[in-house]
Amino acid sequence: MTHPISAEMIAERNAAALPALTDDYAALGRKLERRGIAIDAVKDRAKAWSVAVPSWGAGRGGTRFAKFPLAGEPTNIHEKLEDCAVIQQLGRTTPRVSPHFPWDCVEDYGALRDEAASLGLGFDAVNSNTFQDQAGQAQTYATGSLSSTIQATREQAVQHNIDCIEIGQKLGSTALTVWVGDGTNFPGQQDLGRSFDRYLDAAADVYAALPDGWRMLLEHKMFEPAFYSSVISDWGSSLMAALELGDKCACLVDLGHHAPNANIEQIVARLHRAGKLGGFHFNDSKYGDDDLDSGSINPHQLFLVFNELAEAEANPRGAFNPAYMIDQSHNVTDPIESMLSSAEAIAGCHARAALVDRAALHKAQQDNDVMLAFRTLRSAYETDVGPILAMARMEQGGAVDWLGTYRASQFRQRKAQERKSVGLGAGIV
Ligand code: PSV
Ligand code: MN
Repeated sequence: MTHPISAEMIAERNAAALPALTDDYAALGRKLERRGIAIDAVKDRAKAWSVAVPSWGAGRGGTRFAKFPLAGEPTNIHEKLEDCAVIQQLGRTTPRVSPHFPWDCVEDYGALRDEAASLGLGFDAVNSNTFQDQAGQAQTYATGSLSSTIQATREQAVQHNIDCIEIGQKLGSTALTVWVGDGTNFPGQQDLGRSFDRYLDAAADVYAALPDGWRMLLEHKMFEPAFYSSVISDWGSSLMAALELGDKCACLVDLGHHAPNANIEQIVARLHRAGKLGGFHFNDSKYGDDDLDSGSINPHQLFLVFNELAEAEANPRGAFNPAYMIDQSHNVTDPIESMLSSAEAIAGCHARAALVDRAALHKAQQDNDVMLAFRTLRSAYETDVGPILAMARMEQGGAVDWLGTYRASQFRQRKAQERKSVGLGAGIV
């Protein structure tokens, strides 16, 4: 296996950090023991945890106004895989990459799968793109894709999703994530009911092409690029569609795709109740679909989402296997650093949710002891699980201090010498 960062350097830096880490881990272990929790069990749970990284997140994102490229950022899927391998090597929680097509198109997908494997990576859900026109495409998606009024456009969008499934099969993926930008910018522009009907008809054609063992994940979003209405605007529309399409279809929750202050953890609980919680796109937001780094703005909300997931895991109501992915746009940071930081924030919430004394919480809820219920959650949220995550990383060959180790490796500076420049671009001009 090829490792982009020197394993010796990681080991040396870990050895220097080990005495302090051992001390912190032991102190936390004693504290947890008083609460009846075995720290090694929490560490093992952390080791078993993983979240996929988005291929598109490896490059510097842009806004409507500009993109500020980073020297040495990846310019194609091969370079993106290399960067994702760095994230996995140092952080050890992101062994899979979620690709997006046609952005990540190559000639030989079998070779791409081998290339990823040689870097210690596999592929997660494939994402289709009918929210953007491609050069040479027969029909435009300017007025919709799966919900278009034009049959040829719907057929083209269906075919693209089927192509994505076929690519995914070659990559070893088992899920297709469908997000459409379909919707309207003006009241009256489209019939709100009929456009949903057209979406469902077309989505059923995609669904019919799902191989055995595959899932179709529907991602809702209330606005952008359509600012008056979206066809799959919210979890209600997503749930209606998933129920109608069938057992292989479930809903994907992108944390940034809701109205401000929406109670996302309750949406998670409802979708689980319906047996339709298919997966997540983790990110954070302040104002809208900001695609900021997970846990950077509202870490408490992330924890509450994981608290619901821990409840769901304990009461699976059938299969419970959500696809966990990150979906972020890194405009001002090195994407490798952002994704390592986000993966740690997500893994931290996953670990802290396991510290919740569920029996005590359920009893307090049953007794309507509001403060005790709240404090039971709060004490788990306030526990610093950093030593557990760092120990889990180290034992798997990752870096205790991922940021210092990454910077010491000079990876980005080396890539700035090797890789072609992406140049300016994007933005509204
Ligand atoms: C849409 O905003 C979205 O969240 C979907 O997941 C897209 O596929 C992704 O962003 C990438 O642009
Ligand atoms: Mn998303």
